[in-house]
Amino acid sequence: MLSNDCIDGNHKTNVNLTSPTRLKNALYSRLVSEYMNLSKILSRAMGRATLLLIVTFPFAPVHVMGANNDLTLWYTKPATYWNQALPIGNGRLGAMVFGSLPNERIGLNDDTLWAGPPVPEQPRDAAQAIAQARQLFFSGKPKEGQKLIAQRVLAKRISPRSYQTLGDLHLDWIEAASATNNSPQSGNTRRQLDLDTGLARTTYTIANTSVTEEVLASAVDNVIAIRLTARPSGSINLDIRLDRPADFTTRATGKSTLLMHGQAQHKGKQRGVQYHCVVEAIPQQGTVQTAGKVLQVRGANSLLLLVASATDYNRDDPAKPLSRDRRAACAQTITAAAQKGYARLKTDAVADHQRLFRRVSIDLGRTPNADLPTDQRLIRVRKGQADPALMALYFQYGRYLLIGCSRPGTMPANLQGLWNRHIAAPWNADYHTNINLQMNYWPAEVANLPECHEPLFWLIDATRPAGRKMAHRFGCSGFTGGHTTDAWAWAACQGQPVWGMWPMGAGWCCQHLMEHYRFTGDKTFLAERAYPIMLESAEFFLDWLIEDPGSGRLVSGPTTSPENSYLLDGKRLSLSMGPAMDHEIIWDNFSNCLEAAAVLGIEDETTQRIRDTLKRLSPPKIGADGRLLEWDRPYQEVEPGHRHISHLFGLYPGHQWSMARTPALAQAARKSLEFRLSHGGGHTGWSRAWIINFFARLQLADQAHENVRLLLAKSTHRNLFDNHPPFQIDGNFGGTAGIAEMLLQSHAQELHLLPALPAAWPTGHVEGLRARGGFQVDLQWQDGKLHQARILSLHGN
Ligand code: FUC
Repeated sequence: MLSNDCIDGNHKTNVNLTSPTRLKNALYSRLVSEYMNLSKILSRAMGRATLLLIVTFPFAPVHVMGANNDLTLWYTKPATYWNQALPIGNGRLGAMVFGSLPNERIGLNDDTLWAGPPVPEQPRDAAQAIAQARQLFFSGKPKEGQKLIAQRVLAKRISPRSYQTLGDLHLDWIEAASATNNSPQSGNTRRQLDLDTGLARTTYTIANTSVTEEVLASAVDNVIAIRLTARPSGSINLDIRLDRPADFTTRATGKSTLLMHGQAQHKGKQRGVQYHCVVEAIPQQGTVQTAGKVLQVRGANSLLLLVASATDYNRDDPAKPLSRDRRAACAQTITAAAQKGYARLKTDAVADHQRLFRRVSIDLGRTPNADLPTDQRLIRVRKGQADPALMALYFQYGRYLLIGCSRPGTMPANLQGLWNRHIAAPWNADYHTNINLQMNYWPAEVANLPECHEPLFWLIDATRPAGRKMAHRFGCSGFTGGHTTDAWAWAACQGQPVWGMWPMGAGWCCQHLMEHYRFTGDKTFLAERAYPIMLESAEFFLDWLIEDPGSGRLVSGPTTSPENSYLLDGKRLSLSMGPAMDHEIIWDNFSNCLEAAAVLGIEDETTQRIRDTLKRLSPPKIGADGRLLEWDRPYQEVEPGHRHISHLFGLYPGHQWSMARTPALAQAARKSLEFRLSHGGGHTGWSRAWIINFFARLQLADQAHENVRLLLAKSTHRNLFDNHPPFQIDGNFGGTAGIAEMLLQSHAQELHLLPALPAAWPTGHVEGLRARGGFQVDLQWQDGKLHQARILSLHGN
């Protein structure tokens, strides 16, 4: 364990060692003193420049790991349903490539295409009702208190108001289709997704024609490009059309253009975003002509299809749609891309993708299954076979997906990232903030994609106006948010108490602002963006907390512990005063504000008030059976294996407890976790992913690994999308974060190398992980022991 608390120009560095790295003290002291000498020399020469620490452990034989080339998902059959198709994305535009030639389907998405508004709002007299409900809870009448909240505090749920598909692009091969039945050589030879380039490629042979299809989403040129080549020349003959499950008009226009447009709505109401989608066909040789709703390409040697979309969604002010000529905007994008040509589009898109993707490489060990198609490997993992390389692929896939669905200026990753085939998606594919949205961003910093975090910061900020109104209606200053929001950036507690009465969403999201600073050291970001938002959230909590007459401590409530219920006199209740998670989120928000204030040299009335209030906050409680309590007393859970494990927030993603600093609480958290698991916990993908992170923080390596295995075995679709069920992307991101957390931790003000290295990954390496304090870390291990650590200090810390 390397512990580094130096933040000044002297580069004072303390390094401590513990298991599992087990360095011999003498060797270790020598390394430290050499490093400190080197630091001093460098710091004199360079001021606060970047420093590099390389620690090699000579008692392990030197072994250079081979590069991990296994960055491809591949299959020998076409996708027959959506969860087998392969995703590409440029942050805003996405596509799901089926590789189902001769009838190819490419699902399209634009991340701004949402139904709605209207949005829910808190009733005006919510504050009085909350005050009355609190008295009912404190005087032993929780049932009455919960009823009052349901009737007078919660806003009516307005749903569905979904993120929607942009539609499907169909390529129907003409001659190929008629040849399918006769030719023995017909068939899909291979479809694949190369995570390193971001290219989806299908090769297909039919009769005497071999076809190659390559699909990319370019963040540089704002288009999806599909490039088809075929042998022998002149054999590309296909019809191209666009459709959508609802609300669209489509036609072929001009010489070679397909157009689709419409307005998102649901059941004829809640009219939402207006969209245009344009596809341009550019054949080499051959002809293209329009026929009603179809573009007909005949006798081409190759074909380039460019797809652009534009909507009237206005990220700067979602309530005011953009007024612009959407069709012209698409045409302009396509003209520019067409002028560039496919070769340059591809070079630029790949370079842009690799700028982000190549920052991290990983090898968790080789497996004999590595040569098999991805779905075959997954089936073998389901049957109990080990495949560490598939785990490494899954880790990189999480990074790939985040690059694909969350870039500066785009919408945040929603419940399906960006990829959605529905008009009314499960849970509207919205931004759930009682775990899901945050989990999407858990890998952003540690997996070295800090800019992909940006859309979340935008959303937190965008919800502030509505969040202020909500706070005001709760009788508080500051801003807050409920358990979910969407593209309309609304804030309210709505629906049913068990999931709706939870004004903690914004507070939790604010953690991400501080984490971004901790990893990047960006003080301007901290001063100008993060701190004002975090402080405004703290202002809500300062007013929201109330003294419990029994304990004299400050408690939150009445709120749910997401989305669990307890039994009282045989009846099911969900609201209580002082659920553990609320206090852990408030602790996090307050302590983050104080840490940020210290960095920024701010000391004022508010920081003093936060400090005083923090001291009075109700502390975590441990029950007689040694478990951390989820509520303020040891109620019996209705679902002891519940998927939310909210009361362990302080362990992960919080840092209130750690093995070293608060061993008793860490042990109590472990008991709670094991209890959940022994009652069937972890049954959704995201829940399983959270459990990996918990076990990693508890330094229980093999348990963490077993949950990575179960995530793959039980909660993963063939295209490696997370399966809640149904598809929900949070488990992908939580799984990626969990694997990183097993290899490197930095939440306890120290770098902990290989804190949860499982026996199943005895030899491997990772390069490019990031740590709090501004470090980039490369690790190489062998026979379960660290062999080499290379630590780059990005800010001279
Ligand atoms: C939370 C979870 C559900 C689901 C939904 C989108 O409410 O409890 O399992 O993931 O979000």
